[in-house]
Amino acid sequence: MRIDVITIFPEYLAPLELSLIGKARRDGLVDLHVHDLRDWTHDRHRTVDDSPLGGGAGMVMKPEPWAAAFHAVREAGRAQLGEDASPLVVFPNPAGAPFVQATAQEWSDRPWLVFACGRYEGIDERVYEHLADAGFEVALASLGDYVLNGGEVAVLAITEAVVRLVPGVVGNAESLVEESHSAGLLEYPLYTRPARWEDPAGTVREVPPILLSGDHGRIATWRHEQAVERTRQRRPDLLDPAGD
Ligand code: 6GU
Repeated sequence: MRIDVITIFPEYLAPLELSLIGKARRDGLVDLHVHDLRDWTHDRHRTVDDSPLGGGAGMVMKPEPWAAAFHAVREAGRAQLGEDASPLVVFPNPAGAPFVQATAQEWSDRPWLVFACGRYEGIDERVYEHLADAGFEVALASLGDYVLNGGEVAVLAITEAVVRLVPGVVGNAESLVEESHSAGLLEYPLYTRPARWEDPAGTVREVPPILLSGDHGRIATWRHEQAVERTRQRRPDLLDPAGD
């Protein structure tokens, strides 16, 4: 999978060198390219923003550097992946569609993602119009109902959620099946040794005996019941998405 990130803060993406994603990159499963949007400016101050037309607070990202960046990145990617290749362009944006596990699952099958990190109040609307006209596939994705200063932290989260689903990245593929959200439920409670533990307050805490029974059928049923109960208590919206 190829991933491009366009940002005015390339250093913000440094954590993608680490841990699971860093290993996936070294293993050749993910090819990540971080680009500085200012490389597509032409003035002395490498200007990427200007005041909003019509007035108002803050600054708006200018359209020219963005358009130049998208076309240059598409050319570079096509030189690598083939002239028919086409990226999904993702704008992290609090006004986007909720990014959920199913989104991560879909995007993990894609050969090529381009993340566009907006800052300030947002990007000139004509950039979105141009991308659609120029044949780019575009998605707006939100992490939740709160506001971040820019898309960079969202790209870190989205990239981690997507890349760990790319085949071969997580060593034990089974662990992806049972985890929270993979079946629309929160994960069941987990225990390890010792089966009988005296906590620091002197209370003896035992592991649910069924987990020591060796009866894998009954253990699976118990875990499913626990997952449903936990979801009902903590996230009833997951059990009743229509809210009725
Ligand atoms: Cl994806 N971007 C920004 N800037 N803020 C957010 C967000 C994304 N998701 C929630 N808040």
